[in-house]
Amino acid sequence: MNLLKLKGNLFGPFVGPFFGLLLGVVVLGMAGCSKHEDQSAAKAVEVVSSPADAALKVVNAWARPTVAEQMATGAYMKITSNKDGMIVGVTSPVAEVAEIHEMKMEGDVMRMRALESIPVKAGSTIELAPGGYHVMLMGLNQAVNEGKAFEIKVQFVGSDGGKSEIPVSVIPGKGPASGEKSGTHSDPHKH
Ligand SMILES: [Cu+2]
Repeated sequence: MNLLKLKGNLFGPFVGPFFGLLLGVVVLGMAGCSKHEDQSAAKAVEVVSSPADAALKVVNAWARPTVAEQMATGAYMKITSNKDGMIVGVTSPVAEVAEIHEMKMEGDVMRMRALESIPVKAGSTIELAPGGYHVMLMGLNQAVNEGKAFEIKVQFVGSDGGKSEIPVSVIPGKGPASGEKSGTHSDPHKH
């Protein structure tokens, strides 16, 4: 009993802070886990369309479905960058030519032009949406049908010079329900 008490006194000052530290690590670790759970819960709302470890996180990637003989369409997505750099291009197996376009009012006229690149900052989000930035898919070699996913690769160059190509799963349809003005076009499937 005396010995135990002695041990307690001896180790007390050391064990105490050490245990505290250990506990701190465990709690931090748990906080990390619950953060992950929060992120996967968010997936229910935002469809994550790119690999988790990619330089760019892409959510809610969609495209306008095409009608017969239509040779071009637009694709849209929300891109969050993990690094400083530039989005320098896009490719897709469904299109001969894929470009990053910007839609802008010039006077009274809405014009669209191809962009060489879009600069991005670490942590910033860029929205490709109708009326603004978009991926222009031209020379389509297949129909873009509602619900039939296809791939777009987004090419990224970091400010450190590192290049990467991020595969994005694009789902043709009306786009994310929130903020998207649907009904501006008649349903292309009824004709
Ligand atoms: Cu365009």
